[in-house]
Amino acid sequence: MNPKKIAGEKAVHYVEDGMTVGLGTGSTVYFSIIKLGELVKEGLDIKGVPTSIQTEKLAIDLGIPLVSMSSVDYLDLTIDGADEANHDFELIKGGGGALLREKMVASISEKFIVVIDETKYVTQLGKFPLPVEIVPFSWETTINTIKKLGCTPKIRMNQDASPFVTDNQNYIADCYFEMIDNPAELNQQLNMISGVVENGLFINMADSIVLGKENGEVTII
Ligand code: ABF
Repeated sequence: MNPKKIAGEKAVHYVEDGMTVGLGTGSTVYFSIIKLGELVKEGLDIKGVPTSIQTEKLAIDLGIPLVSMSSVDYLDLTIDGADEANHDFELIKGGGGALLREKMVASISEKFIVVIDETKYVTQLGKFPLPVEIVPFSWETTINTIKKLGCTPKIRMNQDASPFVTDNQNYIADCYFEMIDNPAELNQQLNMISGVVENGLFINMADSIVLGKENGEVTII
């Protein structure tokens, strides 16, 4: 059994008729969205708010009705993936480059469900490089300031060696901390830096973690 598939599909049990649902980005929440597409075809009445152009295209292909985030005051539920989750439900997200819209959507959601495979559930964040969205203008200056927080930041590049550009026309700095001792403090420090738009630390946002295991089991934490 695919642990991402069992986690993604299990999370759909939280979705009820009439809900407005934030649709995350990535290869695990992909399975949640596929399942939702099937249920919509069977009559489930939901409105989706996508967290990326990639997810928007997938939802449209599946026939999931979409609304813009600006047209709602809040969302009933958001389902999204993560790159790392610790035992305090603090997350590193943004491996897919969608962290800004993901954090905005999660921040107005009544309930935020994280879907991961067991390899992502860690005791301490930081082994995965922390994605930080920064403006392209004088990115070198921003990178040099981020470095002072004790990491090695690298601008994410495409295969053709051009800089990766987010849906919001910004760059991503992948910041190699190795170990993050105080995620909440680092979240604040990063967002105080001029040139930083948002970072991939999600603190006090996740309500539940749906964890898929290689042995076919799924656990809700
Ligand atoms: C997305 O899911 C991103 O924030 C995160 O990087 C990505 C990783 O998850 P997956 O392994 O499911 O692609 O939400």
